[in-house]
Amino acid sequence: MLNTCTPWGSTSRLYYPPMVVQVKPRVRYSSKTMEGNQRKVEANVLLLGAENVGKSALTVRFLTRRFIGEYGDIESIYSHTDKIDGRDICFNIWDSLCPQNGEESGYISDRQLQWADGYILVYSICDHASFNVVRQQVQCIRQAKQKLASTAQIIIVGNKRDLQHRRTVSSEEGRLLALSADCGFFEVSAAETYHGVLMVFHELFELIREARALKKGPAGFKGIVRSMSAVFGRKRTE
Ligand SMILES: Nc1nc2c(ncn2[C@@H]2O[C@H](COP(=O)(O)OP(=O)(O)OP(=O)(O)O)[C@@H](O)[C@H]2O)c(=O)[nH]1
Ligand SMILES: [Mg+2]
Repeated sequence: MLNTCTPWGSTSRLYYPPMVVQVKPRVRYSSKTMEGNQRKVEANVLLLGAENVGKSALTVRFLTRRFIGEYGDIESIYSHTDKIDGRDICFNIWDSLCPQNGEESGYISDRQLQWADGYILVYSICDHASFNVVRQQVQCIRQAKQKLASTAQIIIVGNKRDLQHRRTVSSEEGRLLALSADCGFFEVSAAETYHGVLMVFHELFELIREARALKKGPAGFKGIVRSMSAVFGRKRTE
């Protein structure tokens, strides 16, 4: 049966538990106020994860709406323009290859870390080792970004949701990891649906957009605190 998903995780005639669980960022702003009149916005998205989890399948689904089954082991960066809220968004998508050396499977290069605005960390729900790779990669990204005093926007994706009978990673495990690391979380099937994959990319773009607004926006976080102080006055400490 085909699944359709919504941000709230409910579907009609769904055989298995809700398809999408999202961990929302802590602060959200109206998209209209965030990038002024800027017409075209770019976002560099890096797909990471262990071998065979479906990184290329997710990428190709997003680019072409199709699932073609076999993708080979090619590493590529694709450019794809999509409309979100009536605005052209240019996604640069780096479909990475996992290092062949097992011990280095969670490795992320400095070049990748510098390039990416946001990360899609993919595991297969049928492969617990691939979930552990994602766990390592979340830590690696968070540590690297902490050193640079910057933030990273991450969505964790449990793929191959159509293979329920082979599941070894529960939805709960995925959700808990995302909650503990402040990431978004989706379970999807690149093989079965386009819509779930689309939501992953769009949600990541929202996170990137919000992070940019917090960093660069005229109000910014400090500005908001200042404005609140102006409205409510400073707290007296005597
Ligand atoms: N059943 C099922 N199979 C999938 C799904 N997504 C990908 N696959 C299959 O899993 C295999 C690996 O998919 P890829 O997209 O090549 O995985 P990858 O992560 O890009 O692999 P590497 O590039 O080699 O690291 C292929 O045979 C796909 O057809 C899915 O959602 N469901
Ligand atoms: Mg691939």
